[in-house]
Amino acid sequence: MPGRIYITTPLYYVNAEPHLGSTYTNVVCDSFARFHRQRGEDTFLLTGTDEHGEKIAEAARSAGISPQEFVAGVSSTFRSVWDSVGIGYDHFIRTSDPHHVRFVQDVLTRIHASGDIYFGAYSGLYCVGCERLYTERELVDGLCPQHLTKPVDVSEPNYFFRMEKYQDQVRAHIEANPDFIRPDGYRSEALAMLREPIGDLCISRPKSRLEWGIEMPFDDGYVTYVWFDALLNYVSGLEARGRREDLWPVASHFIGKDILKTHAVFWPTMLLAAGYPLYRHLNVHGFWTSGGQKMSKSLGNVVKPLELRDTYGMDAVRYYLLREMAFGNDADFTEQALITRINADLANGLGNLASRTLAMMHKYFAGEVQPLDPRTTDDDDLAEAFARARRDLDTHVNALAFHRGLEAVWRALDAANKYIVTTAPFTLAKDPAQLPRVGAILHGCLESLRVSAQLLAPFLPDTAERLRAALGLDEARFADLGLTWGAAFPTGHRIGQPVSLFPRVETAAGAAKVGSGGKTGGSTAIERRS
Ligand code: ME8
Repeated sequence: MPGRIYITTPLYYVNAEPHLGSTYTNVVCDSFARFHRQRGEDTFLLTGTDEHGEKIAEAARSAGISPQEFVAGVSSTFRSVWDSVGIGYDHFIRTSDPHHVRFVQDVLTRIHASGDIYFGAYSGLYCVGCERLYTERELVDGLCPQHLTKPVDVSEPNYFFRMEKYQDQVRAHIEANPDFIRPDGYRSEALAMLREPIGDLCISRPKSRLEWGIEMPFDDGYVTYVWFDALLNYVSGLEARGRREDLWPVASHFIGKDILKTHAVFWPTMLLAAGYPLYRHLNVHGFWTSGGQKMSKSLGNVVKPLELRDTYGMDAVRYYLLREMAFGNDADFTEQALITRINADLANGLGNLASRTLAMMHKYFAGEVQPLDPRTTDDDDLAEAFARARRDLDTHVNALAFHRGLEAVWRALDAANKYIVTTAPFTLAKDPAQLPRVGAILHGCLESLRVSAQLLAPFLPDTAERLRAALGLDEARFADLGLTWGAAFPTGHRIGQPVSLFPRVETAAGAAKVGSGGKTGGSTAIERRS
């Protein structure tokens, strides 16, 4: 029976536009979704925007427009950026959607009726950037560790959710299910949080102070705390599409480490109180930094995805993001490292194999595929290199080690480039008697390109599509991951024209290209050589 998977990104705050951090999460989710879809699984990807709360109300105020108008504008920017960079989501949810608002109010009504919501006194240190309270112990030198700002002292009567009642159950579930939160370091962090008293969760804000939110269904003097509202999107988004029953049990959330506590502690307790099963996986990644500091909208040191796409092409950006960051750890963004990856891996590794193979096919055989025989052990080794790449890719991607998965494909690509050097078809071709062997070698190279394109399709979709067209394969055949080596190209099959997949990027030494919040943006010093 084909499997099923429901993949979610965080719902991004609409206080500013998408940047490299949110782009990374969405590229990972999009690649993971394409990977599962390609393997025949029923796959659903949800993304969207988080639109309520103090942080958004403040952003709207400083923009001088109503919150409604403000969130509509930024949410549509998010949507259009994801569309322009090729994020293939199945549903885009806004927490201001009427369906979501009703869903949140229904859940609140149920939890209230069951006795898990009570009215009490609230006080503590609140970070508006994070939209949550901090304990003294979590602060660093009295400041929020994410935003480096001083939290505000809040004290007011509010509604509370009996979160602590579910603490032991959540901890037991995490202990019994080692892959519930991954990688492992974040599981340990979550367990450490759950070994301390977690207290109950304040889930309302008085309208006298904040009007921008979902009204509490049992008290019109209050709105719902933004996290209690936003987390429920993961279920309401499915319900809006009639897919809650079949997809909720296979939910796989992707988040950055900044929102571990809300997803590992708040969210499971809410699900238990609301009577829903727990999600299947919480997948947590690290931060992209710039000069060692977290890249963030609030700190203003961000890189914009559209600028990167326009300069380098989206597949190059996707490759860099997936290859450079070990999922779970932090990574520092530098444009020089991106350029190095483009030149070394994409232009030399993959691009070179494609242009050499296709050019020789046209030069020696007018683009017509020759039989795969006569073969030697070099050919068997090449086929085995790609079979191994396929196995390793699957293992690593299932373990979220995207960088290792890509590395495995590049090991096979290196083997293919070495195969060309070792077998030297350009030398053999000088002797007409050797042309059948030259044809067999180039057939092996075409198979290398075909398998690479299939394996890379989830990660570099545009490149895979260009390779498919250049190889002259129809979509149905290209979609078949079960094709054996030698089965894709019948003798006489005509390939398309040579392509230049990734032109090398030449830069003037040390010049900064794509701006980082406008601070280091200099003149563009990039030249492309095809
Ligand atoms: O937290 N490196 O929204 P948000 C890597 N609305 N990833 C980063 C990053 C960085 N420097 N900066 C941001 C919220 N991200 C809530 C979520 S979910 C129900 C509500 C990514 O706009 C990463 O995925 O602050 C992080 O968790 C998320 O953006 C935070 O987005």
